[in-house]
Amino acid sequence: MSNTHDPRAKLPDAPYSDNERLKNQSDYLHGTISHDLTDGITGSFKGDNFQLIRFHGMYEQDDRDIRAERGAQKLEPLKSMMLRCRLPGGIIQPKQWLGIDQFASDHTLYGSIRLTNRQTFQYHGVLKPDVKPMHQWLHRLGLDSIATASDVNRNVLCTTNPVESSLHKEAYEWAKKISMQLLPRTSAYADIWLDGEKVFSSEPPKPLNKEIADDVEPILGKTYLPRKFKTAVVIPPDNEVDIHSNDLGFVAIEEDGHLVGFNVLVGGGLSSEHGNTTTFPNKSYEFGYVPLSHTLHCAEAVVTTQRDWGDRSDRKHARTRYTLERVGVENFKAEVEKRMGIKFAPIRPYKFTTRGDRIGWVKGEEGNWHLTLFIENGRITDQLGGKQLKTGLRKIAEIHKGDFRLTANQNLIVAGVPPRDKKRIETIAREHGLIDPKTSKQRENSMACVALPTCPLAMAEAERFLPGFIDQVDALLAKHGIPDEHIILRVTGCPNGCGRAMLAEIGLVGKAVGRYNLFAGGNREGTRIPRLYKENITEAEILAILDDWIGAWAREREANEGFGDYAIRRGIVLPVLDAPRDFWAA
Ligand code: SRM
Ligand code: SF4
Repeated sequence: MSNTHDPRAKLPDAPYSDNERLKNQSDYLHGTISHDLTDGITGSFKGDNFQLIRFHGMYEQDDRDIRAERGAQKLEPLKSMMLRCRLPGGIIQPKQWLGIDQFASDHTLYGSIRLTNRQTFQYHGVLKPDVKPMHQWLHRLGLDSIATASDVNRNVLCTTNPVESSLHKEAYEWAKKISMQLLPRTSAYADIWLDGEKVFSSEPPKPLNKEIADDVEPILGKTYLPRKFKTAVVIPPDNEVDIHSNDLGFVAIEEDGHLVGFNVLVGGGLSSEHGNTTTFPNKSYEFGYVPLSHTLHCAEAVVTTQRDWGDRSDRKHARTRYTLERVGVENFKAEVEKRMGIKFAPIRPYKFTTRGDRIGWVKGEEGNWHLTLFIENGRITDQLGGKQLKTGLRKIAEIHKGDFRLTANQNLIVAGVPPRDKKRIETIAREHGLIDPKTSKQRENSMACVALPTCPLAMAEAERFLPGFIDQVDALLAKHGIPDEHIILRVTGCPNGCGRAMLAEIGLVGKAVGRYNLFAGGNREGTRIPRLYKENITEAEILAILDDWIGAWAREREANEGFGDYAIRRGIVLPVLDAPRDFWAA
């Protein structure tokens, strides 16, 4: 089979990757998943189904902590599924939360709920017999997990910003619309998991542009996208969603407090492969401004251009940024303009000044209060450090009349609390460790991906490593007289970059158990990629370097100068100005 999508596609005669074959043969994502569900001999999904379930929002995993022990006993690894819900903009109702909580308690191996940095939640440890009931359970809650993984447009992010309620409401509605417009249209999810019952009460939106792939999947096509595709809506000045980690970014532009259109950014992404200099994290490129009337046309045009021009032979170079690198940013942009039917207007002025969540209470436009709870690494459980986070949230959900908002920093906002309920909710949060006055600014501004024990790709610990590591960084900040300062610090268990270390001021990227590559020089606003400082070093070696860096920063920084900017100014690392060219340069 050759890659004949478009003459611009790289290596026209190169064979498709095997993922293209399996998508092509999957009967629009049905595969033989339904049949597999009846096979009780193994906890796994077989053959192509192992990959196909990802389009339905699930990954097959096993607990790596007990893999060797089970192997020694000649047992199959304990296979279970991770499910990732679709939740554009991260808003969820307390009633839904109660259902999510109950399923986690009754039917998952770990009992926890994991908030992700793309504003949704994951269950870990769902055994095969519970998988279909889980989808039906979520459906009854008005939730689904369509297209939260694999070669499709994933969960669409939106800055939470509950304070500016009306602008947020408008931007959030667009995040939902973009998500719906780009969803797969196949009936596979309904057929397999819901016995044919419709997922949505209304018909899916019609395609808007003419580059239709086929009748079943007009926008995505029978072989879907060449690779995963990520979209976010951001409301400046808050870059909480890390817009540059997305293939497609919509920067909200307002006039008189109302949304009028978006600046469109294309080609962000953060993964690379250790030592493979043809892979690189990248900031997105500014394409231009579109009015609201053409926002969905634009989203569709970017997605279908990537559908037709993306590299389907080599998955390491299949994301949008590599297509842009190969065909040229201007050529890609011109094709998008052709497909959406208008030209981009010049970028409207915008500026990012913040990124972290405002932990604690803030008052919104409408007189209601919003409480942002810091959830360390997004892990909601009753098992950590004597805190009853899961129980506390359940109790809040039982009485809360507003909504919950999941943030792109793995935190949770109890939003829309009327003044009369404020005290009661705060008391529950305090009693269950959801508000902890001992939490440092550094901890609040640190993030890790999941990594071990569930992630099959992890090379080093991340979520389980970070809390203890922060204790030590806190001690260094105190030692140098700046205990209330913070550095945006992120740990990611491998170079896939899920913890977004490639947009951090200091980033650790797992290399091997107990060893990390140390990066520095990103900025607080999330608009600069950091650079490799030292490879393959231990926690003790990292802390020794941080001791020097923090000491020097405390002594020599300029007013309000974040560590990343200081590191660039003092030449600790050179800035990454143009990632394709200089990310790997020494
Ligand atoms: Fe990720 C794969 C977890 C955000 C880049 N990511 C994985 C898998 C599914 C491992 C796998 O393929 O088997 C991880 C599951 C671990 C587990 O046990 O739960 C995983 N990624 C996560 C989450 C849960 C990290 C977190 O702690 O919050 C995030 C889920 C987001 C969501 O709700 O959809 C998550 N992943 C990200 C991000 C950050 C972002 O999107 O803002 C990135 C970097 C941005 C980007 O995409 O460039 C990211 N994940 C990847 C990659 C590299 C993709 C690439 O272009 O090469 C992989 C591996 C792959 O796709 O081959 C990956
Ligand atoms: Fe797993 Fe690597 Fe992603 Fe961490 S960065 S969750 S280790 S794939």
